[in-house]
Amino acid sequence: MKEQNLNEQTKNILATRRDFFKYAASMAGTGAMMALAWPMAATAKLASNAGTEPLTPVTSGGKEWKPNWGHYSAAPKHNPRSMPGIGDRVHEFDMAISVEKHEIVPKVVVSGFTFNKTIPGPEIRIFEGEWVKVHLKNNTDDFHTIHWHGIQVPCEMDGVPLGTQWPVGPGETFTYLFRAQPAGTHFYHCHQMTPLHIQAGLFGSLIVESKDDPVMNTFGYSREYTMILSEIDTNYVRDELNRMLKEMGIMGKMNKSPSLMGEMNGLMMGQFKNRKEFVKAVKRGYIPPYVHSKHGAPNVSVPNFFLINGKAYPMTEELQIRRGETIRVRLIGAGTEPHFMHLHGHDFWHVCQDGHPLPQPIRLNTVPVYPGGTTDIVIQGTNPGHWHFHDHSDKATTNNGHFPGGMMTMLAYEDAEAAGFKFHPVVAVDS
Ligand SMILES: [Cu+2]
Repeated sequence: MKEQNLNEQTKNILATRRDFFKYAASMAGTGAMMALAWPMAATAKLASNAGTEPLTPVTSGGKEWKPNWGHYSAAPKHNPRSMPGIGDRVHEFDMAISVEKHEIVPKVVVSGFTFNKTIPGPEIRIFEGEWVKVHLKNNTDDFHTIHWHGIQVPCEMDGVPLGTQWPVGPGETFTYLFRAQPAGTHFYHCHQMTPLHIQAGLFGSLIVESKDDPVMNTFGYSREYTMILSEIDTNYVRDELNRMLKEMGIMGKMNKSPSLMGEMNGLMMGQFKNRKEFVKAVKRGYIPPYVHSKHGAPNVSVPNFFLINGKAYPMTEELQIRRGETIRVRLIGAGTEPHFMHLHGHDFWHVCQDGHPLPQPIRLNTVPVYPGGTTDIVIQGTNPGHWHFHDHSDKATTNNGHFPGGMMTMLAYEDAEAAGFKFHPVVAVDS
């Protein structure tokens, strides 16, 4: 019997945000859903009582910003190669990969790879120093691994196929065990054929909380949200998944003929012991696959949908806030393109990068989120209304080439009306 499974661990999250926005448990379920807005309130007249409601002052955590950098050492706090000791907390999770249908926006449903049938996979949230044990089961016809991005794992647990482990084959299982460190916003993703498997859906957030968190200490936020940014070429994913099914059919036939399988093995897989062996094989006539172009261009795929937690506008979830409230937003760059998240009507504080507190919070209105990077920001509820929060690289605010769409959401004040904001935003999918 497992201590707990992933769904139990994250039930608060899943119950309140099917698309994986994380609300702090204390605030779960508050606030009515508000319509997303397009166009924004640019043409709205200020209501007559605007400004009569005073802003509630933003209260902070009250402590000085004090990032603990451990005397400028980037060494892991705990020896990554140690094993759980008596009294250590070990969280066990079941993670199954399967092919499922996923709706990006109404009428756009893709077949993708999923962790536990959802895109993104469930959020894993533990405290620094605790242990994570994940039982991976592969219920697909392809190979997979899980890479724990940003975590100081022992090398065997790093999830790099043929680099640190054999990829997990169809029907196979693998157990990952590592200590959660360092604290901060991280993520996990499959590392097998990453240009396909990540955009096909195999990614999720991994939040390592700290009991002495400078962001909480200084800003005293009351709610938090996770926004995983990614993009997908739906045509590429469809074609590649179809190719996988076809190839696995051929492999299945070969399995019935062990001699043929033995002959084809190795060369067909394009795997060699070392560079010397590879070069030798080429001299003997082996033709590497890259001699012939796969797609006719260096870009393996051209994204046509841009996603926040697996959804594109107008199906993205909004960030909710109230006057005087402080929220934390964890931005995760899980895709292959950089994004430049811009918030209207506010400055915010950039507080952490790749999980680590910055030397000083930086005041911005636009923050870059890099592929493979995580960026934490803190937003203070100082200007009531419904405000756009979107990638300012405008290509990513489209759905299949149509504006508006993609990486766009709203910072929505639950008490905007009480503050005199009377415009009723609408949802638009054409402009
Ligand atoms: Cu995979």
